[in-house]
Amino acid sequence: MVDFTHGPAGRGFFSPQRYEADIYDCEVEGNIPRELNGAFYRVGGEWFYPPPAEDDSPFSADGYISSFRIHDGIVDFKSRWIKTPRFLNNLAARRQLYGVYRNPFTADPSIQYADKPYLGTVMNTAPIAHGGKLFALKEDAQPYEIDPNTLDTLGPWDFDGRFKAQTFSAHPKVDPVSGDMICYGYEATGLCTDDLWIYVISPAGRVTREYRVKVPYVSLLHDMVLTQKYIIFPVYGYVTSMERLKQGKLHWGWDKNMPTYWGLLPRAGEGKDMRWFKGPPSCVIHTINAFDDGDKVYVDAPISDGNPFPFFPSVDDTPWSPQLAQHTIRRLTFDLTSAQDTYTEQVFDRQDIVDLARVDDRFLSLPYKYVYSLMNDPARPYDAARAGQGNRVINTYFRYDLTRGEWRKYFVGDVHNLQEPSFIPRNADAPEGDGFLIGTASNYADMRTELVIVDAVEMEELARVILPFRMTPQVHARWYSNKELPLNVEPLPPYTGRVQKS
Ligand code: V55
Ligand code: FE
Repeated sequence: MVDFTHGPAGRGFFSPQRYEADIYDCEVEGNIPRELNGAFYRVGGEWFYPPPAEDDSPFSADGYISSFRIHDGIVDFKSRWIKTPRFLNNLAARRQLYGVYRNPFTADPSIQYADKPYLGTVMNTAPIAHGGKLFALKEDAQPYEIDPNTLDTLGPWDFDGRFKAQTFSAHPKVDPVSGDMICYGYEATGLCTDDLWIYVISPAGRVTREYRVKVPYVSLLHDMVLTQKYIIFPVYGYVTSMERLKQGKLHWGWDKNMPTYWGLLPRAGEGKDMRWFKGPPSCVIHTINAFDDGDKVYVDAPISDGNPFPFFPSVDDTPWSPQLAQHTIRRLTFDLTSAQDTYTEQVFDRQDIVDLARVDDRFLSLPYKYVYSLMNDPARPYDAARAGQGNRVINTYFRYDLTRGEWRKYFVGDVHNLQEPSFIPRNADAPEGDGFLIGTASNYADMRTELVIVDAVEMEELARVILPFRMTPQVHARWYSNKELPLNVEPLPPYTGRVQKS
């Protein structure tokens, strides 16, 4: 039975969208920059069937991908389900067969996947393109290849059998100097395993290196960070165990007493050269960037002191704290000459920001100046009469200059909630930060989703694309140009019916 009125699916603006859509020549306000020729891909979760339990995590919703294909000032929109075994088996059974968040022991008895947990995956976290292919990612399985034009699911991809980990995280990094993609899987050999396997994939899409390491404890290792010399991983308070899963709980619980570890793996070394540094409890879901300078390594990230996700409860029944869930931009410094296993932490600015940030990716792993992220600027208006009370309101993109402490802000509107943008350089040779931000916003009053394109230097709006319907907010999104993916420009699929001649 399909009943979404209970559980994490949401109502109103957030009611599940159970369609697949195509819109050719979307409505546009303003002027789309003519430099833009590419596609903005968004990946997120949509419930096709209701979750198996009311306290399930929203991170278990079925994978859904959408694209805004932009060229010559024209925008075409498309969206499709990502057809994993879970999606297809549920559809065949016409109900939810799978267990709560990453817990196969809570599935319908007709589905057994505890020894192959990736069979229960939902591809709902992030898009990434590499070697001319587009992938959807979820950290509990290998990537799923997606046709960049039709958004059809082409299936799982193991890089010609040379990517051996069962899992692949949502946040690989592409080194702008070598063009290599550095990626990894944790719980790489099965449920609750402490294996972290790391791979280097060449610009042509071939696996060229593998490192195998053990983590100090199994935790949600959602993102990593890269310098020219190191691959760097945070380990922090989300914990799991087979015992916990057999009790029917969601994969992660928050243990406020677990220390934070940072592992620095020399890219020129091997797995055994990984060095772990230790600090007080904290949470680092996403990173911003990192770079090295002599014997020092600097890591920037939005960091909180506690659990940001209320749906992954504490293991000791400590109530969820909104204060401890707040993120500030922090810089960690690692001194590689030190005999100690500690690091120092500096907060850049006390302003609370959203735990999502982008940089100009041409500066990933290198010294850089600009962080782009989102926040709710309380100085700006919110029209609660039109947009509703109690909604999450993120009304501002900002550019933060790390070297000068300067903020520049773009306000989207008084009934809107922004999602993570992508930074697009104006051209390959443009200086850092010269380009555009592109991203979607929920318009709560008009019950529709809008795409905004913003000048990333002036932080002023250039164009807005209006969809005639609302979409559930994405998890992550990325822009790829027609040089990075083989993109078509045909408006409609070929017509194969009879043609009226006279
Ligand atoms: C995150 C998102 C996930 C997940 C684990 O944002 C962590 C963090 C959308 O799924 O499974
Ligand atoms: Fe993420």
